[in-house]
This record gives sequence, structure tokens and C-alpha cells, in this order.
Amino acid sequence: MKQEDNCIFCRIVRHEAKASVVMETQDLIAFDDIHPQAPVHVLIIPKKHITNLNSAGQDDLDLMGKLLLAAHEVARLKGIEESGYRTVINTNRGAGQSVFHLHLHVIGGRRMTWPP
Ligand code: DGP
Repeated sequence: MKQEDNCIFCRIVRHEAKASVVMETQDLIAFDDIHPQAPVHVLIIPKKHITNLNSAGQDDLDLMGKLLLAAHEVARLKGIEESGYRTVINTNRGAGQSVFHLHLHVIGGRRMTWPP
């Protein structure tokens, strides 16, 4: 069995699992997080199954750039580009990664504290 078969985010990519989709391109899909930590909490994922940043390689340079630029597009669509938004990628369990398909959190719509 391939990793992709059992991955919840791959199932969202294939539209087998339901998600509130914010935007979709050939390479990426963005959808509302099921456990939002702020009024806006969107996850952007590559359609290609990449476990996390540790698994991304030189072949993914273009894709990783698109992922980052998509954060701005999501913020614009959600109306938070001016008020501000936080972008987060958790890598491995110690950092809080719970779904092992690379995803970029776009969080906003409320005041953020730092450190998180
Ligand atoms: P992380 O902890 O960085 O791995 O973030 C995983 C996020 O994914 C977490 O905020 C909850 C969200 N999530 C988990 N399963 C689903 C799902 O089936 N649908 C949606 N929309 N979000 C999910």
C-alpha cells in the first residue's frame, strides 16, 4: 500500500474526503482547517504527497515557491492581507505535526502573540 492511499490530505486532493476548499490550482489545494485556531485558518497543501519539509528536495523548488505565494493569495481571498496573517509549517511531532502530508497553515483574523 502506498503512503498516499491512507493519507487524509491525499483523500482531500482526490476529492474523496470533504473539505471547504478556498482555492485550487494544478499543484496545490487550500481548505479551511477542521480545528481552526483563529477566525481564518486555512491549510495549503501540495497535491503531491510530501511528508514534511524533511522530505522536500531540489525537485520541489518550484512547488515550494508556489506554496509560499499561495499563502498571500489565500490571505487576499480571506480579506486578511492587510490586517496580517501568520504562516506556519510544523515539521515532525516535536513541532506539533499531526498530519504527515506537508501543509502550510495560514492563520489570521485576530491579534497574534509572539512567541506562539
Ligand atoms: P499539524 O498539527 O501542523 O499537522 O496540522 C494539522 C491540521 O490539520 C490541524 O490543524 C487539523 C487539521 N486537520 C486534520 N484532519 C483534517 C481534515 O480531515 N480536514 C481538515 N479540513 N483539516 C484537518
